[in-house]
Amino acid sequence: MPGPFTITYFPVRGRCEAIRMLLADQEQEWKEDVVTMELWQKGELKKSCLFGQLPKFQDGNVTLYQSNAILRHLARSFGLYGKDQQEAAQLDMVNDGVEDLRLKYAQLIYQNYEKGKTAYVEALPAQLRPFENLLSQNRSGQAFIVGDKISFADYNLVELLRNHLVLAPGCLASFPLLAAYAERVAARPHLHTYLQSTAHRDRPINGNGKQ
Ligand code: 6SG
Repeated sequence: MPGPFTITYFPVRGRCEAIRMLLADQEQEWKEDVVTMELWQKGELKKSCLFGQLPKFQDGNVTLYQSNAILRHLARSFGLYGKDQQEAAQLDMVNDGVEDLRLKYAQLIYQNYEKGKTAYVEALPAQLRPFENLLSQNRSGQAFIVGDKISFADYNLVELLRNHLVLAPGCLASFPLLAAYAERVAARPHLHTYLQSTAHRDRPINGNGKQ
């Protein structure tokens, strides 16, 4: 049996919200160890972290760093890694694509928001198109990003799409499959409950107040 789970992270959604969405949807509980910037700047915790960064994740006596490794670990624990090796490989591909976009998003938010937002939003359709295309190839876009069962990549992709809907509310208007998919996944009962909770809603998306 996996768990108990502890997430150690800053008081933001950031790189942990897809992990939280996965856990909530899988009806798991977890503890939040919230790290304020004041505490982080003392440096002791940073020194103790493998790569000097958060999130840190504990599953029983297993300690992990790297948000995507945490997602994949939970995917293996809860059967969210596809039905066979081929689906697993496709999910890895999708998740790497999500990571590429997440890095661009984080760069905009943390380094170039005021100057870069217009160009970022203009370039966004080209970034989202691959996911719409992939969806269309799987059950005409009526299921999940790969296969017919939810996976870790769905949580990660939907979380990033939702952030982009805050950044640019119309960004999915020309991607009907992606828009419907994001809504369908977010409407899963346990996930919906989590997304409606103050724990989620009151947690800022990013650490600098930009969104
Ligand atoms: C920041 O980059 O939150 N970790 C971040 N920053 C602090 O000293 N590849 C790995 C992974 O996927 C990337 C980890 C990631 O897990 S996440 C980290 O540890 C450091 O490097 C984004 C995030 N940013 C908010 C933040 C924390 C410290 C500075 C910015 C919030 C804002 C200001 C204070 C607290 Fe703040």
